[in-house]
Amino acid sequence: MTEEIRGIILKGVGGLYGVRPDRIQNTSGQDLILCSARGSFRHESITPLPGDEVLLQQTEGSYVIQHILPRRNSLIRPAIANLSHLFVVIPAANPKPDLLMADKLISAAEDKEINPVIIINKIDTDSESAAEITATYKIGGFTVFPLSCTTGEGVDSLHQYIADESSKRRLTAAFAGVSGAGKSTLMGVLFPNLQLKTGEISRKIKRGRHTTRHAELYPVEWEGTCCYIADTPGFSMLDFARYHSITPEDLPYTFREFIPCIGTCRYTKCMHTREEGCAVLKKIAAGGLSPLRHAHYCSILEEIRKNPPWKREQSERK
Ligand SMILES: Nc1nc2c(ncn2[C@@H]2O[C@H](COP(=O)(O)OP(=O)(O)OP(=O)(O)O)[C@@H](O)[C@H]2O)c(=O)[nH]1
Ligand SMILES: [Mg+2]
Ligand SMILES: [Zn+2]
Repeated sequence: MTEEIRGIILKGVGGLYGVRPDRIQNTSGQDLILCSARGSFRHESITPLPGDEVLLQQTEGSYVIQHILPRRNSLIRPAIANLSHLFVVIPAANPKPDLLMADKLISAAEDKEINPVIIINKIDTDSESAAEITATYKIGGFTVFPLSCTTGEGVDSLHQYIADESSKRRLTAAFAGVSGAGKSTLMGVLFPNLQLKTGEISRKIKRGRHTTRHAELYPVEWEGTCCYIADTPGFSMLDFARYHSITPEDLPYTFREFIPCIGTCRYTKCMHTREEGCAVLKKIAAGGLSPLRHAHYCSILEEIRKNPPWKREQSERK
């Protein structure tokens, strides 16, 4: 009888996975087991992801992922499973903030019932832009942390938030956002023991030189409990319609500030773009909803309509 080990995938690169066993006292005695996945996952179009809870078995001296426990959720970009929180990192400047992309990430998280938390980094570089972005998301009812990794301003509040949240339930969070937003730097400032690589933004390619190449979860010990925090690669483009299977009807529910309005518009089939008697539009006019968020909702809706889920390849949806 071979020993079965339960653990969590921390990273996966080129078909090799790093799994942290739940109990270190296995016969391997290791705190990170390198393993492969059983071949049949590929035939079933299943890709093991960081964050997946898995069962390993030892076969001929090496460990193999035999089984993936049911996922609570998974995202394709960043490719991670079982997240409780998604920290959406938006730079106040350098690179220029891309709020449409941030809203796509937020929408994808809301759709999967992952709590999106907004982090506005580099407030030292442009305080005006930082204040504007903060206001946009505060009106929307989000938890927002404006901060600077360079001066340290605002970092303690985020640290405290992570501590509070992980005392309520197991926190598995990923930092996501454009390349150069400062995700790796921030993780390093929050958790100095992790020693992540970060880099100057190259002027030519506009990316960090030590740009993060793959999503990786890091276990962080926290007053007797352990939470998992992931660094993920930045991206300059997020092809929302291709990577997410939200339908036009579901999209309004992924904009949290729309939810109280849904069902109160003049037309029952209101899509909240420019219809007469639309409660969402009324809320914007009353100053209760950011016009920018609404504009992004309209562009995302347009994008989904151009490329609806039922037209997409089966494989892209997995
Ligand atoms: N001025 C300023 N620069 C910062 C701040 N935070 C990070 N940076 C710089 O921004 C650059 C990019 O930081 P990274 O942490 O590598 O960015 P990243 O989001 O991990 O980028 P990818 O791994 O490519 O996705 C580095 O030169 C950091 O020193 C900040 O608060 N203020
Ligand atoms: Mg990075
Ligand atoms: Zn409406």
